[in-house]
Amino acid sequence: MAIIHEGLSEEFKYVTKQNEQEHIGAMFDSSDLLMQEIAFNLIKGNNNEVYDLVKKALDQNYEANTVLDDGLIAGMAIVGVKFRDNVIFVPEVLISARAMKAGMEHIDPILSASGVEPIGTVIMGTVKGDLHDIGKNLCIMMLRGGGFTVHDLGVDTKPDEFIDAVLEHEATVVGMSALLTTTMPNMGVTIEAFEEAGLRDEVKILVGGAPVTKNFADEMGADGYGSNAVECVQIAKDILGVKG
Ligand code: B12
Repeated sequence: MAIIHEGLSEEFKYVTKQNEQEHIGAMFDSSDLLMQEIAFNLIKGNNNEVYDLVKKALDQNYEANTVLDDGLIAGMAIVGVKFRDNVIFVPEVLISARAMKAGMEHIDPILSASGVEPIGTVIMGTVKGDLHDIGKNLCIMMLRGGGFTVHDLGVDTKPDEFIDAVLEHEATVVGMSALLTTTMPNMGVTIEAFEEAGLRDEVKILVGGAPVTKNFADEMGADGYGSNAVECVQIAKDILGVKG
């Protein structure tokens, strides 16, 4: 593990569990000072700095994915630990989320840019009761970049809203996101609603979000599970039989 940014190495001291030290430490293994500066400013919620630093990195020809993984997502991992351990609270997390959004303003157009014909229509939403949307939004960017048309239903999406959107847009894929163990069951509730509406065979249903596992996805009767935005695109392609 190589954290060279002084402020970030102070922040890393909040990561006290060994498995998290290894996992989050590995995120910084290949990152340089600029990426660590982005991570540090995201943790501190400095949205103007994150905005400027992400732009600077892209101007210096860093890959958008590198900035996303080594800067923004790595920083958010430490925010998550501090939040869980009551070092910071909802307002601070919201400020970090705002900083993430500021950085994503530069990354979104790059990840979403694709000149190819749409390969399928996807409905994406965070399930009922759940307000987390950063991961879902990343999946949407990557899906658009991968050539999908995506309709974003936002957060707190009720089963009926997923169904109505599928009918309205003639979508063949539904993607559901959940970040809370208490809202994960709403994925199953939504799948049941599709069954009751006689539409289950018309759509492929993908699920994801930090607490969701492949086993859970199978138990819920989902067609696919992805642990990150890149996998989200891959499973959407696999499920529709699209090569590449
Ligand atoms: C940011 C955040 C918030 C922000 C959300 C802002 C926003 N606009 O999203 C705010 C402050 C609002 C918030 C509120 C709450 N939060 Co919160 N939050 C987080 C935090 C720190 C980061 C989540 C995040 O954005 N991660 C980064 C993204 C990139 O990762 P991701 O979402 O997992 O997405 C990736 C993959 O999972 C996957 N993926 C995601 N969706 C999908 C969908 C498909 C189809 C596929 C294939 C893949 C996929 O791809 C994504 C990109 O790689 C997490 C901790 C953590 N590190 O996860 C806690 C966390 C999720 N929150 C938690 C809690 C408890 C809450 C609150 C209940 C707190 C409270 N007491 O009020 C509320 C709940 C509000 C609600 N009703 O939803 C807990 C959940 C615990 C649990 N086991 O249920 C966590 C784990 C913190 C903790 N360690 O305790 N939170």
